[in-house]
Amino acid sequence: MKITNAKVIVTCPGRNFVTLKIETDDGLTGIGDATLNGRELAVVSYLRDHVVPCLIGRDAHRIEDIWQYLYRGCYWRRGPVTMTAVAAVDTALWDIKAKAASMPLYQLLGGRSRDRVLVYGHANGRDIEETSDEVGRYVEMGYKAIRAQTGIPGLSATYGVSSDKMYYEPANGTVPEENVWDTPKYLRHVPQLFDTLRKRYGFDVHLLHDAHHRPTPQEAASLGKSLEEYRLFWLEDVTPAENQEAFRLVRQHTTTPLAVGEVFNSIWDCNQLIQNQLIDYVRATVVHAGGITHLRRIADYASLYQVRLGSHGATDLSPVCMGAALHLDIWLPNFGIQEYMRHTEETDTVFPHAYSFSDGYLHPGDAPGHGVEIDETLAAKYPYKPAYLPINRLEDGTMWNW
Ligand code: GCO
Ligand code: MG
Repeated sequence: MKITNAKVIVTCPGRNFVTLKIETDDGLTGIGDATLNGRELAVVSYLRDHVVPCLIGRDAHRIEDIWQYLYRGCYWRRGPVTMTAVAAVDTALWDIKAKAASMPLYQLLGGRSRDRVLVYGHANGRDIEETSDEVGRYVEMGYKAIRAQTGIPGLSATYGVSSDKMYYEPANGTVPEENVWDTPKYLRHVPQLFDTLRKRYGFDVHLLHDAHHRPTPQEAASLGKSLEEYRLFWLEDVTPAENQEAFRLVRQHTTTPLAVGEVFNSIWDCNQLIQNQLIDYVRATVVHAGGITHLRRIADYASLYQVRLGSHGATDLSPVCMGAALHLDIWLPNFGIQEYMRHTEETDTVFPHAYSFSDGYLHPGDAPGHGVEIDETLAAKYPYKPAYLPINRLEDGTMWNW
């Protein structure tokens, strides 16, 4: 089965998405997500100018060989742009292979290890009271796991807090918006949020929190300690992970479970974190970590060390990534949880999909392939709009992590 054509589709139904569509001489087509928030056009060019011309005429069934060809063959390995482009090709090829077999993708991976995929939703509010009410809304919608983020007194903007509660979208503006950050204020406030939530909702609902890379390792250790009594499902990105060893300090001081990795794009970003059991969940995802082929490799490696997969699933990852991730999740023995930030109705109409939510779980559906398609006519009605993630500065103007 030869690849006859591959096209890169850019659309903005509320936010930007990049999709690669591969066509074959059998008439089968497959799609892969190629969205890299705020750097979308870099991946578009990488695919259009450097990958697509090398794909034409290749055997679409040789997924592993094409993966190696794009990874080893470009000489410049890894990096978010490369690995997002590789992921798009890989996801589209798995979609095609599963369609050729007339099977949902999870069957090709080894079949289901569970009936449904546990997901977590996002509750947020300007203050503790508002966040607490939002958690109640998610409980009513059937969620079994909820991430809680709150505004911090004295800070005008905080990661994870938005005016549109259901569809959190931090990317906007033709240049990045500038926010002010203060970690000590944050560290004092967050335990109060979880104290309120546990008093109101008890301990049966899973609660999660994202520190979004802001604390230093020492601050991260102290945050983990101060949250221990609230028994979080996980504390995410509690400190940046470029230096994997930094997590040893955090780990030595707290039993709060740690999750990290939405910015990882290869196994080399987390090999020490996994091998030294410095984390509990790896957050790498299909679109930014080299597709199904490479994410499966990371997850298999993690399974040797009792580290589980908890894939990134924010709105900037398209429904195509979500669909593919769910097939991996339902098969993967060491699956932990899947993030599920809902897409807007506009986005969902451009990407019709077989996956569905019920009672706190997602199911990938049983359509052949990964079960997500793109309506190209509708997609063409939403032209690309530049949008950037915000940045953070400390009160004295120093650049900080957003
Ligand atoms: C999450 C993430 C996102 C990221 C976003 C960046 O846990 O879902 O932290 O909200 O900020 O995906 O593009
Ligand atoms: Mg996060």
